[in-house]
Amino acid sequence: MLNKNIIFLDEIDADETALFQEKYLMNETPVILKGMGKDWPAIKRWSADFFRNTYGHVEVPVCHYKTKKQELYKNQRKMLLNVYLNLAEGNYLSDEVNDPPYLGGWIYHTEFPELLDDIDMTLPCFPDNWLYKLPSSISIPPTNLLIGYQQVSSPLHTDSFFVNSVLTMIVGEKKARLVSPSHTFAVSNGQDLFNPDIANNVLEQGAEIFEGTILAGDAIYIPPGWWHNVINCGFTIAVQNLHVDTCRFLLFEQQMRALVLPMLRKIDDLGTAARQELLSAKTTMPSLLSHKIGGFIEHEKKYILLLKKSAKKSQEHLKIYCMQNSNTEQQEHPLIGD
Ligand SMILES: O=C(O)CCC(=O)C(=O)O
Ligand SMILES: [Fe+2]
Repeated sequence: MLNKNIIFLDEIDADETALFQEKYLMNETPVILKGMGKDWPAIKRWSADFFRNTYGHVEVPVCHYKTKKQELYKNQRKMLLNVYLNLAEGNYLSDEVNDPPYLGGWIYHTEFPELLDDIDMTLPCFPDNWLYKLPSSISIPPTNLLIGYQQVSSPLHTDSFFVNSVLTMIVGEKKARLVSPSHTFAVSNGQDLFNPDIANNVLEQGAEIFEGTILAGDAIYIPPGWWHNVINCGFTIAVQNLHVDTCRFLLFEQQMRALVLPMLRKIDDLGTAARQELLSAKTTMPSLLSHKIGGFIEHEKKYILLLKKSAKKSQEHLKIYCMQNSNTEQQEHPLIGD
């Protein structure tokens, strides 16, 4: 029997901060946090009618996961919220029965910051959120809103940049199935783990599937890199909060660097090519007015210093990290200059 092999997630009281941090956050283990949002004003205020009356005229982005997979946020189709809510409440049938729209992550807080007063962004069981420290030019929205119904779901995926994700239910019920990143060999992006054949296949490959039910007022903690597939058991309103703590910031920093490095590398390669051409031509560099005005020497020195300092800090930390974690890791990836 399939269900026997599904492992039900632990459930703890969201007030048990120390227990959560020690047993789940530090071990990157998913858990249901009972009562996470029970005292949030959203629990009393938010409903289909509340959103219809207050934000019905707003165009919201919808996903079509079956045909369009994970589209960029800016490319998602826009729909009037009141039209979407009518559909979600079953008041009229979508002509897109095979792939109905899903409001699966609306970044609402910049346009409607008043909604933040209805939830608790501090999430007491999570320490300092480094996402709030990012400059606005690379800000990753720390929160988004989901309004769902039975016909739509989020297929199996991992959240970007190895963030901690907390999904808090305001209205209705969701179920989630999760697979550890150490069992990635058994799954693939976009799968439906609620399909018994697919779930059986995953289990037969030796992977574990965890399942949790998230009720109104409760939340689920999805650790970095965990695969998750979330279904709506009926009409739902939920908030997802993203979180990066001190321990996980360095991996996050790498992910952010990976976004900008390709461009920097291309410019750097061109610079190298120009330098080589000048050297091989053996011509003395003329003293250019533009270089003087542009502060070429000064900026070049600053840049070299920045790279040196940054490399030194990363190298020192990596050395300690490898010593603390495992000797094998250091042997596998010897440090530059060692
Ligand atoms: O509720 C959903 O449909 C998806 C939630 C999710 O993927 C998340 O919280 O990371
Ligand atoms: Fe997700």
